[in-house]
Parts: sequence; structure tokens; C-alpha cells
Amino acid sequence: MRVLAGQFRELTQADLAFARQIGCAGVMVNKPDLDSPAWVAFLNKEFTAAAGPRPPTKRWSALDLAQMRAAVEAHGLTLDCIEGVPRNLIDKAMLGLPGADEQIDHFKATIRAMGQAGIPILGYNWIPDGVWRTAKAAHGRGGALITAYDDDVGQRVATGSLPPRDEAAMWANWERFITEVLPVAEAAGVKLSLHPDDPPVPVLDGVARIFRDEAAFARAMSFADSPSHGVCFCTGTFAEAGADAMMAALRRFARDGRIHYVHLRSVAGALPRFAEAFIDEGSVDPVAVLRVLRDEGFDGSIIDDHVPHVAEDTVWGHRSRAYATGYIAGIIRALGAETGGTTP
Ligand SMILES: [Mn+2]
Repeated sequence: MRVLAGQFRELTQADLAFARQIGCAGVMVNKPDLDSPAWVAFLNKEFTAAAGPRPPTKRWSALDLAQMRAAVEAHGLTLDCIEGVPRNLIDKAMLGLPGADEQIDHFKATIRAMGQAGIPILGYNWIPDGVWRTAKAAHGRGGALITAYDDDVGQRVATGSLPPRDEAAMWANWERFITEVLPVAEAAGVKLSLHPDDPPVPVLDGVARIFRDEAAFARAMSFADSPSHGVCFCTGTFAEAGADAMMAALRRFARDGRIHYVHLRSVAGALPRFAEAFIDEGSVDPVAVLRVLRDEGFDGSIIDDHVPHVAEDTVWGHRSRAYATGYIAGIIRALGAETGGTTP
């Protein structure tokens, strides 16, 4: 098992140095918008400015991805995973809107580019309106800022911004998508890793949330039954529906070898109301989680996930992530598993 730093929307040289300094073996990048000024600067793409505005990125190029990987590896880190494309590059496919086929074609090209660049995992989810919280600045331990969700509120505050979709439609859209892209992933040597819907409620904002429990993941793993398709096992999201159910799903998919990597975070409470929590409190027992993974021979990567915002921290959360990452690495070491990040 290796501990990585993750959830980088953009990368900086300082962040990469920081990840290495706290002992991480590698990093994951999360839904990067490669048109943003930060990415243009990081990838040294200014030289294209003279040629005029670039068309908006609809697929990632192998060259951009290879340069991203080289920049990460220059710090002694690996680039293990990109956790999905920006939502506006995949939303029509999720909802079955006109333009879905074009987005799927771009997604296939992105998978091929990932393979050419040697980045092994592409995460994805099937949540067209993203992660929902009904409070984003609740107070956790010591006044740390945490997010929280109350389904009584969540069911009342529909935005009306998305077309209604029921379970059958969302399953049909997903089956069409995975049927198209999985053979491309297999040929490219890229693993597609599915993250659960957060919060895992049946419907929100008029759109069904289909990937919310063990049964749904079992159906998905059976339908797309390939080593190139697996689970981004998010302990926090699964535990939002109950910690016992989370542990049962963990044991099943770890035993089946379907877990590609893990988001390790905790929550306090469970639906209909929960709040995010520090790694050392709440309903998720990180020692029990890591023991299951060790016993089932899991040899993938672990990252922290949404961390509470502590005093004087940055937006990305350097202080809080250093705490969570060190906590996880300590447990792994105590369990006698490898971390891969401790060698100089
Ligand atoms: Mn997660």
C-alpha cells in the first residue's frame, strides 16, 4: 500500500515538493481544467499565446499529460491517477443529452492519451450535479470548518438546473457509456475507477443517484467485468449511508480485487444527516479499513479525501492533509504493510 497526496485541482512546484516532504510516494490530480491559467503556466504552454486563443479543451492530449507526468516525476513522485475529467466534458453523456456521443468520443481519445502518457488510472463518477452539501462551513472539532448534509434540506432545495432523470435512464446512460469506453481502456492499459455518488441518496435535484450502495457497485462490476474497470473505494461516501454497510462493501470488493484505490476519510452520523470529520473520529475506523485491505492483499494507493479546514490552513488544506496523511501512513506502518514513500 502506498500513500499519495491527492485532490489537486492544479499543481504547483511547491505542492509537489510538499507532497514529497510529507512522505508521499506519488500524487493524484482531480478533474484538471487544462485551460486554466494555472495549468497553462504549470505546463509551460505560454508559447502558444502568439498563435491566438486556444479552442477550449474537450479531450486531453498525450503531450500535455506526458508533460504533467514528467513534472511530477521530477520531484521523485509518481502520477498514479487523474480523478476524472471536468464535469462539463462528460455531463451530456451522464444525462443522455444531445452531444453525448461527441463527449464519449472525446473521452475515448482522453483514455488513449492517458495510456500513451503512462498514467495508469482514470477516475470517474456518474453524478451530473456533483457532490452536495447543505452546509459548507459547519463547525467540527475545535471549530474546524466542515461540510455537512441534511437530507430534509437537500430534498427541498432543488436548483431545477438539470433535466429530471430516473434510475432506469441513468443506468441506461451509464451502460451506453461504459460499453463504449471500456474496450478502449483495455486496449490502452488504463484502469477506469468509479467513485460512489455523494451523498448516496436515491435522488437529488430531480436526478437519480444510482451508484450509492454495494448492490449498485456489484451490478456495475458485473456489467463491466474487466480488470480495467474497478472501484475508487471512498470510505466516507459509503459510510454516509452507514459504517457497517461500508465495511461490508469494502470486504467484498477488496476480496474480489476490484478496488483500484481508496479515499480514506470519516464522517459523523449517517443519512439522513451526517457531517464530515477528522480521520481519527467519526464512524469510520481507519485501522479496521486498512487491516481489511492488508489482509486481502490490496497493493494500490490510498489518499485522504475532503479534510476539515483547520486554523490558518490553505484552500487545498496543507496542514489538515499533512495530519491525515501522516495518520494513515502511521497505521499502515503499524500494520506491517509497505508505504512506498519512506525511502529517500
Ligand atoms: Mn471520495
